[in-house]
Amino acid sequence: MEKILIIGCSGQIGTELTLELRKIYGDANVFATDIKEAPPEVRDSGPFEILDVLDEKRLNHFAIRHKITQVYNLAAVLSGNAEKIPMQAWNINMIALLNILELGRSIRLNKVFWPSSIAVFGPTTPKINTPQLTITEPNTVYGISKLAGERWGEYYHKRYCIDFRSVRYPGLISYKTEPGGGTTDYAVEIYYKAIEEGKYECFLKEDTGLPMMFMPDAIKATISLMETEAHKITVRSSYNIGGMSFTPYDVAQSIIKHIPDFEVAYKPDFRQAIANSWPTSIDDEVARNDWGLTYDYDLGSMTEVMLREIRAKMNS
Ligand code: AKB
Repeated sequence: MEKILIIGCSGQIGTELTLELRKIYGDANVFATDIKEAPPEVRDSGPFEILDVLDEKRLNHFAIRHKITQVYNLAAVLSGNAEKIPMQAWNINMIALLNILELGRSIRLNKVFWPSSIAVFGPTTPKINTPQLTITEPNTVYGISKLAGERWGEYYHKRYCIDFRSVRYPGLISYKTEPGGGTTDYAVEIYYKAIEEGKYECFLKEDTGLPMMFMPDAIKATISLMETEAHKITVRSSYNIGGMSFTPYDVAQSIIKHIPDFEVAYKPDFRQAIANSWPTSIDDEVARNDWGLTYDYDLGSMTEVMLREIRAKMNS
């Protein structure tokens, strides 16, 4: 019987992943934790505890007490916020991962999942259809920490046989939990503002193309990677997953189809430089071949769901 620990259950990925894993493994077997209170649907559907992954002693006690066999470590300071607090962001992103890898070694965890990001790429990386194996010279704190994390994950796999698995998430879009402090956050904010105010001021230029993914596709990809037999996993650093690629202008146009009066102004801030250093599109053939990565949503179908669900949330 698997006992799963989620670190960061209150965040954008954590909320939806916890609920999905509870459907598969049973509510009582998925232990949701965070340093902040969980959303009601997470708190009320299974075990939840406040837990700081940086507190190694408490983390280890927790894992032993609950006989944890798998960990999803989602704790991270995202790209925009990390630039404001570089040293703190580095410490949080790295110590959280190293504490989990050490835990994996000491209690022999079956599997560890850790999210990497397209932020491992930098200005010298080929921008279009970025390959799995390519130049990785990130110039953001977040990107440097994600690249270092990938190297540590692969190292623990080779040296200590930890079943470390990871994907390089593109920008993630969801209506359930809002993101916090990322460069791709505009692609969530824009939907809320379209409904609430009919206008939006975007912090990226209109022609900034970035890889993006709707959360149901990201959750499906994460679970299918984690459920694949170990011998099929050929990448022990982190898999490219591409989703779709679009610009702020493209999203605005897809919203205008439903809200014709919607207006967008473009006022780039410091996050423009981060976005400029990232790829526009991602080649994810290795993930498709190794564990059958597929997607269900494109920009049009995602926009329909986002607008419908955000409206329903506001009306309730
Ligand atoms: C961010 O914008 O920082 C994240 C990411 C692409 O990893 N969404």
